[in-house]
Amino acid sequence: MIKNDFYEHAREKYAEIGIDTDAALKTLRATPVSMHCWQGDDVGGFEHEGSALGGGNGIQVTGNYPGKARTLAELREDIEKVFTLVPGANRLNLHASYADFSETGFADRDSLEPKHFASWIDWSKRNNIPLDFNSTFFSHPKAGGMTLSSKDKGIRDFWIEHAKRCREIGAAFGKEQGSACIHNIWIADGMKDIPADRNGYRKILESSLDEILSVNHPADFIKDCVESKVFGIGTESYVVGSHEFYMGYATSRNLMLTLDMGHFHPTENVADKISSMLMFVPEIMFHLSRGVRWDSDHVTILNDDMRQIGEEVVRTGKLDKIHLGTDFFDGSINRIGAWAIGTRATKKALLFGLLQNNKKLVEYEEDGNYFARLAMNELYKTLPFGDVWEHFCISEGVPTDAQLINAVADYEKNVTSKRA
Ligand code: RNT
Ligand code: ZN
Repeated sequence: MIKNDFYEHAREKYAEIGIDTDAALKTLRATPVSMHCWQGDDVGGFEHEGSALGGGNGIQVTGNYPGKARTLAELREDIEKVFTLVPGANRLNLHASYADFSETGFADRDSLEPKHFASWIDWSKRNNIPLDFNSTFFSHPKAGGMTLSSKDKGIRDFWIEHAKRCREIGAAFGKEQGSACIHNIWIADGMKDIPADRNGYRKILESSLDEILSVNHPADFIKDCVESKVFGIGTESYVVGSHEFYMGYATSRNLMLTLDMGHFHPTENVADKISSMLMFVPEIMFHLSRGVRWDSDHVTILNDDMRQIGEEVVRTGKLDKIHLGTDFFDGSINRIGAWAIGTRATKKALLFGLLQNNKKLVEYEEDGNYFARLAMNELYKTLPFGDVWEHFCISEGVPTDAQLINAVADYEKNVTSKRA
């Protein structure tokens, strides 16, 4: 009851400046966040005994906190736990390296089929969590160098076939769940030192992507997107799939673009890209992350970058064209807690954007009253935002921020700490 009093008070404070907190919460509740599956096992996947991230460039996990999921069953158990800690609608973003071979026997990446994900489809139905998907172009013997932009036809064809298979799997997800599966393509292809043939690899990547996407699947089942990167560890001098490459590619093919918060120069404002990109590409997928000095994939938190994302997502008025997903992997802290914090922070950022009077802000701007615009932006930071968030958590039956620590500690005590 006391909690509700706090919400009533917050509602009044926001209403005084023309903001409807009930309406904001309705939108927040209905807007899914596609949570990545790979925080729970440090991006290892479960293709074979002892699978681990590796065999390529551009992606790294640090930390060795005890209790990481060792099997698909443990990973699913952990994910189910996390979804009891995250309010509102959610989706799960899977990687191809999380196939389930227990009933079928092993299949290499170029031989994957929907049947290798049948147990995920069941899981999705049981938990009412729709699935998104990613081809996996790393952690594989054929991913030591270039993949889709390889000059070796055998290697290239292997990965083209992989992506085609993944699109089929994604389409199968979409068909089953009645909402399109977002299928993402990220490759690490690049070079440590100054390349001689920047152009050549990019031409090859273009034709590989065209080949992959030449197979048509209904748009109601699958939406494809491509993810750029500015540099990676081991690809400091050149990344084939740069932002310019994919921006041009997505624009010319009317394709979705994925914006990962860690894949730009640290001083670039990713939120500023939304309004530009949506003029030329149909939709945007986000990998919300937190780069610290580089694409370190720290746990997403409610920092200025994320608040600006929340604001811009709302201000463009195209929430239906923007898909919020997470992408971080910190192996140095409790992984369930990491997942919960990052996914909740994404929802908080959206709520922050929703709890603003944009009409008034635009009015001040058009009047040239930039002081008032700035003052209003400052005001948003100290309004009882936390009371609205807490009310949302309580009404969705998940822990408040203060309760989260114990909820995670209980699960650690009862479950993850028992893993050898
Ligand atoms: C890597 C990309 C990519 C991966 C996942 C696992 O830099 O961000 O999205 O993190 O596909
Ligand atoms: Zn990413």
